[in-house]
Amino acid sequence: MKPGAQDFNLLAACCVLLVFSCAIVPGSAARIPTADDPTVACLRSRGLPEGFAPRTKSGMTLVPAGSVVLGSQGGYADEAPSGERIVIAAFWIDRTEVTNAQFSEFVKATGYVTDAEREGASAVFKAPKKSDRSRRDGDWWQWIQGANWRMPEGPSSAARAQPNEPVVQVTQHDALAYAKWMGRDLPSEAEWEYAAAGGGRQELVDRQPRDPKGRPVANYWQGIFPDVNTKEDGFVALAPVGCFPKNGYGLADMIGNAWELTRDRYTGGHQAHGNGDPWQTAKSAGAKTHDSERLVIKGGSFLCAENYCMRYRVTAREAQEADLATSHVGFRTVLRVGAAPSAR
Ligand SMILES: [Ca+2]
Repeated sequence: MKPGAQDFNLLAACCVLLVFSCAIVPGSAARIPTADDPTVACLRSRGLPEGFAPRTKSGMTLVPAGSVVLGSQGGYADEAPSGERIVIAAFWIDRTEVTNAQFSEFVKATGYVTDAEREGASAVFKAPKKSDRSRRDGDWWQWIQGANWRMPEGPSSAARAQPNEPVVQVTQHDALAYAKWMGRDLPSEAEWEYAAAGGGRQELVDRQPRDPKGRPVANYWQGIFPDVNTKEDGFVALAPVGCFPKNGYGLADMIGNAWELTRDRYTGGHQAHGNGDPWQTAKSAGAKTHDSERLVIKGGSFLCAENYCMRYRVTAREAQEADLATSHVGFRTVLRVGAAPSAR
């Protein structure tokens, strides 16, 4: 089931002024990057954290132990909190989404071939034409031959995976293979949500992630999805990692840019695919896979817009087939304290 404009209107009417926990840092200065501004550090980054190597903590930061009650009373149905307080042990987590540069090092070292490369195709967001009156929700997903992590929008697109952008077109299997090579794991939903809260702040459901001066503090969709992207935050699609203000734990892009895979199964099932359903596209195109279990993904992506999918929030969640690669889902890794050997 996909939430459309009617769902949004109903949700908005019901939820105004309800409060969310959130990773927005009040008062933080949002720099609006532009692709041709050489003074913006994230744009100049090579995409590899200092000392990058397997079985190190390169690029990670320590999140202290604590506890969290997942979810929110005011969001989509699948966000309703269970009321259970979950104890979280301290763990290390990537400060950014895993980049193409990092994933490339993994591929060079292991010869790994991703699921999308084996499949020969993957799901790609393509903005539909406004003039197409026959279009339906979700028609903006196309099953593109040759699309994979190296060419996330397909071989005919001018867009190529940039070293400092988050790797996308990866499945959970791919992400776990990378994590294992690094001596790490994927976060649970609880770990992800706890880390994303960054120590705990508040956000209203009807507000976009903006700072007190009104500037976007994440890479999401400003304008009217899927027709008008005003690019107010500087990016139509993926941004290099680390371009927006970090949360209280020093973590970048927990909200927006790319959705992030977790290791948890999705059992809520009420509000699937807030930006349309790439699985339906893959299925109708005859894709060989994608009957797999569904996972929880977190954080929203550059496709989340106020008029369609307000999942640019810490408590928001989404379902993703474990073996379906798409152009808006990536991941970051964790290292649980005492769970794995590390050289540093
Ligand atoms: Ca954007």
